[in-house]
Amino acid sequence: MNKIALIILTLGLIVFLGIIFTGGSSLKNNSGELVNNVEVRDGIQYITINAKGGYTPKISYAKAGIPTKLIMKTTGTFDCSSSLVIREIGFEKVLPMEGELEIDLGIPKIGEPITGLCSMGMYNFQIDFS
Ligand SMILES: [Cu+2]
Repeated sequence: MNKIALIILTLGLIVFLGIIFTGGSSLKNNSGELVNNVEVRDGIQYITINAKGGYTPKISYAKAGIPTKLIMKTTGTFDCSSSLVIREIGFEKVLPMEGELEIDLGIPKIGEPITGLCSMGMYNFQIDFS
């Protein structure tokens, strides 16, 4: 094997490993939305949704049957996505302009998605449980 082939192979391997290691926490779908927004810590499932000019990600996939909390994240959110309604749990509140608000979702069941809406119904997000 000549030197150039070896260099190309090495660079390829570095890029490949880089994708594996950096991809884990910042996987994005076609619309550039964060996909890995669900994590389980100490037996509690946390789902993080960003609220600013709408909700991101719009669809989340989480596990049913374990205690779950929704974290609504705002970063200088002045638009109506800060005014959140989640009918399934009777939630209706104005989020702080900046920060994180934890909302208890109890223990979600299979086939009972949670839908968040801004108070005017323009923006929404959905969490599917399976
Ligand atoms: Cu709205």
